[in-house]
Amino acid sequence: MAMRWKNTLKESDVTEEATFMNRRQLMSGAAGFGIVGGIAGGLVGAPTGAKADTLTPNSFEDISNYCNFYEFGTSKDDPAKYAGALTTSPWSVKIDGMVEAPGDYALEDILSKMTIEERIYRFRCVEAWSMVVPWNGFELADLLALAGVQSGAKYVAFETALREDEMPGVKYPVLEWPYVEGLRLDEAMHPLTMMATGIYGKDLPNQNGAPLRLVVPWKYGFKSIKSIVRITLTDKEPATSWNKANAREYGFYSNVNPEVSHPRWSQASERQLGGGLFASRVPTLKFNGYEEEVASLYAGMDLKTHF
Ligand SMILES: Nc1nc2c(c(=O)[nH]1)N[C@H]1C(S)=C(S)[C@@H](COP(=O)(O)O)O[C@H]1N2
Ligand SMILES: [Mo]
Repeated sequence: MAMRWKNTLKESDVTEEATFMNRRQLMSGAAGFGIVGGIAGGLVGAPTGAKADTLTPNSFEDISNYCNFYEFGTSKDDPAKYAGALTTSPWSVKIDGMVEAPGDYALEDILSKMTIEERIYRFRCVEAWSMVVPWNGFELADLLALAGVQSGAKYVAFETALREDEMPGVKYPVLEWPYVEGLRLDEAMHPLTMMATGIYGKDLPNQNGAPLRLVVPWKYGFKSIKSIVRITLTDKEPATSWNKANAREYGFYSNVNPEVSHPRWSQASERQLGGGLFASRVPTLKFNGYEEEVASLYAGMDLKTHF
């Protein structure tokens, strides 16, 4: 298990490391026992005595060969074929809007300040297939803290790189480019929300959104925007690509919900990747199995209206 960790904590600062461990213990306490998946999945190797991981990750091959990244084409194998052309180094992320320290942040500077950990999360596409991914990355909250969120900010907007010379799919107007996404600030600050930099302890394959992509495990996969170049703090709900393309089918929230059907198909069950085309479907879980951790974010909201 130790080999699955890619620890980029540069200065072995004892205090920082202790804080990190405390936080993980805190999180295991918050998650409780017996939850399938959730934060417990990220505790592999942690010295907390927490319940061992109960999720079995999909293979590296599955995860990196069956992708949605429309900038490289709309077939599941297009990203694996064409995303190699994406230049991912150097990379910088513009952080702007309602922040204390707006600017262009070089990825290596960001990474030098972040603790990379492994989180094994369920991943559920709106198309009703799913997989389990051992992500490496850090909490989005830690990146936002680096930029300093101003008190009036309510939402976070994200933007993917747009490179006409490197992305064969952007010739086609399947979506309005660049791909954009957004979260409410409290969703963005939630400890489950991460910025992924790798899978299986290796750098993120380009087709999975290198060098930096969002992962929001309780929402449909399209919220997890890839190859991010800009993060904007705002007080208005940001536009999102799939909502712009078809507001009736894709809402801003897009929380995984077996009780709310897509207009063209049921969301009550899903096909697990790796099980083969004819494998039986399994029931979809509310908030993708993270209900205990995130349901309070939506207290009092009608999830059928705010889908
Ligand atoms: N920029 C960008 N981000 C994107 C997409 C995309 O087409 N472009 N597809 C989304 C969808 S629909 C899904 S299901 C996930 C797929 O992530 P994966 O290919 O790493 O499994 O990425 C999401 N992020
Ligand atoms: Mo998706």
